[in-house]
Amino acid sequence: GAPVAAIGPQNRLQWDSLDSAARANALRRPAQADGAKTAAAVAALIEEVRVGGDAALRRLTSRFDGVDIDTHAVSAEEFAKAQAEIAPALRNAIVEAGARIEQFHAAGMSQPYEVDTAPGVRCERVLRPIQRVGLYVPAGSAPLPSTALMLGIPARLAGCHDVVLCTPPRPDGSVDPAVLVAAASCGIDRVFKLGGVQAIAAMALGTESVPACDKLFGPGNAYVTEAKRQVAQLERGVGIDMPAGPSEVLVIADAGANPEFVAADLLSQAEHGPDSQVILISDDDGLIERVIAQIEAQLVELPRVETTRRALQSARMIQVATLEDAFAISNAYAPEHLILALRDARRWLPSVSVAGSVFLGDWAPEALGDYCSGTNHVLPTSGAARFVGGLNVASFQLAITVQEVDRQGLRAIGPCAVELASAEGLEAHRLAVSRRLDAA
Ligand code: HSO
Ligand code: ZN
Repeated sequence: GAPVAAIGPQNRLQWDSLDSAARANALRRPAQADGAKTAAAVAALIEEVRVGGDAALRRLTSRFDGVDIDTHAVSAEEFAKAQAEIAPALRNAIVEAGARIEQFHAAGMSQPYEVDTAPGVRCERVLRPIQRVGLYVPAGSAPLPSTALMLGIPARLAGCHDVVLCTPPRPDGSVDPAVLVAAASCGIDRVFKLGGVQAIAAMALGTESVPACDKLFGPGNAYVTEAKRQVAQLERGVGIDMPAGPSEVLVIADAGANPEFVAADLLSQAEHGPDSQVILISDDDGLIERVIAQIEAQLVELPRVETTRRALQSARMIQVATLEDAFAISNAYAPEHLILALRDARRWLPSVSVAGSVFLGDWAPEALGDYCSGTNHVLPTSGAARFVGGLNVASFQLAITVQEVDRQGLRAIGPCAVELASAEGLEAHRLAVSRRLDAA
């Protein structure tokens, strides 16, 4: 029979006809199934790595990746083999993308600064690299060399000396050569064949072979995400980059948008996984129908048609009265990626108050930001764009403040501290200042 349409009536919403409960529901992300079960399973695996170290890593890799590995560390020979193996065109693309990512991230680096807040009182901020960082490059549905660049380049710009990268082994015990070439292009030579919870646990706790890190970075599936959340809560917890959930795109399109392009962007998000979030908002009903027709036509040509179709089951095609309404919805949803397929898209940028990364106009597909425009693709999902931005060099740095005070400075601001210390009833604080005032 005829193939079932991927987009049905349940995916089409008319915003003005929804009550507030239906509107809230339309913007809800799917709750992660079996959250408590996942948490318990992850906790047990972390404990197994804590107790068993490298032996546990070998056991878990055998169980979850189906391969027996003696040493998880990638050798110099394996790096060399990857360099020889990779197609020149792919190597060139990695280098080309890396150069633009570096150019953009370098331009946005935090700078040290100093201010004299009173005569004899100098306050400064100095920047230091986080000492040991752990990068996770997933390979679940596909190896992601681009993620190695998105993590490795800001780490290098931050000046991190000790960079560890974990990525899952393939069934034959090797690692995707493109991931190794991308890692090497960022100056990373400590790569471990480790995936999933065991990778996160190893980098957080340390084992005989994997060093314990101060902060962990990178996307991953629900187990990896839960593992990062748990290791951050441990007694000597590690830092984590940001909360991560299924990837999301929200497209705001007007009547003049190209339905072929809009459909292609929605499908590129949907192919990431069955839980990918895909939303289209338009003030033009005809555009929505043209995009849906394009989705149906393009979908059947895709190799990942089943994954993509499942993601589209929860796609939302929302018709609004005005583009102002579209931006209000988008700002409330806080999308990871926001594409503005609008005439004169730049004019609408001030209407964006919450988003991870924005793509302006018909010629800026999300896929360019995923790979090579220069921006980072590790971005806040699950509404975290309300309070955190995408990965950047500062994510890999410590901002340390410094104050230098001389006798004159102590005289200038000491009485202020004395007053506040008295008000707080903290006598030792007051005396630490007033003893000096007496001597100054
Ligand atoms: N869209 C993903 C990143 C990615 N896409 C990597 C392709 N490769 C999350 O921003
Ligand atoms: Zn992508």
